[in-house]
Amino acid sequence: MYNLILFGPPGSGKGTQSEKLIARYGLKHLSTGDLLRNEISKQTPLGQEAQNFMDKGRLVPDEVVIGMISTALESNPGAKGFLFDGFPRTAAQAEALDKLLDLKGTSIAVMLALEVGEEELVKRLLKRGETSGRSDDTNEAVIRARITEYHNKTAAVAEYYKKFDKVVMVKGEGTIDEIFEGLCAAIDKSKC
Ligand code: B4P
Repeated sequence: MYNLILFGPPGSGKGTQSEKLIARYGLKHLSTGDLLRNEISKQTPLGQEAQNFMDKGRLVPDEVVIGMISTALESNPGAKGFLFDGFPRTAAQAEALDKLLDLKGTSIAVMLALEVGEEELVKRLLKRGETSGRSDDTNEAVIRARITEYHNKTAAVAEYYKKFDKVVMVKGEGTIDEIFEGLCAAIDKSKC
């Protein structure tokens, strides 16, 4: 199996690039943001709990997200690899992911970290908010709260994988195709 993490602050292009990467490499896409929004649209108890956090720009509690990822891994026994998008977002999630993959006899090959400046992030998310219907994209204070959560809780996840020499920084500004080529070059190198 080949498993990778696409990492970066909110609006850095994780969802956008994931679509292109799964098409090229045949990986199973697991986005915790998409999984949570699916629970919200079905109005499940998990979705109702998650919505309270997401509407404030806060991270959903670790146990909720880890349980969801565990179920998703079990539901895809034949996958040739996974692309984790927006997960892990805390050190506890990173440790849990390593254990879950270890049980399957596999591990993370590489973490690709997209680098984008804060004002560009805010601009992108406000623009998406004009059309996406996502309540967390329409309010600039909520967007800035998400970026603060990223600095306080999520940035440390890169430090966790740096200890294992698995982090590759990739320029996240430029055209979508330019960024995609940078990501593919890093993946191809990690496979050598
Ligand atoms: P996510 O769904 O993961 O969303 P995101 O971080 O906001 O966006 P992403 O990075 O995927 O967006 P993209 O840049 O592609 O999380 C939403 C919320 O869910 C979190 O705030 C949290 O509450 C909760 N959550 C999710 N996972 C969690 C976890 N593991 N633990 C706890 N809570 C969790 O797109 C942004 C915009 O930029 C798009 O409009 C796109 O078109 C545009 N764009 C992309 N690339 C561009 C480029 N090169 N140039 C210009 N625009 C670009």
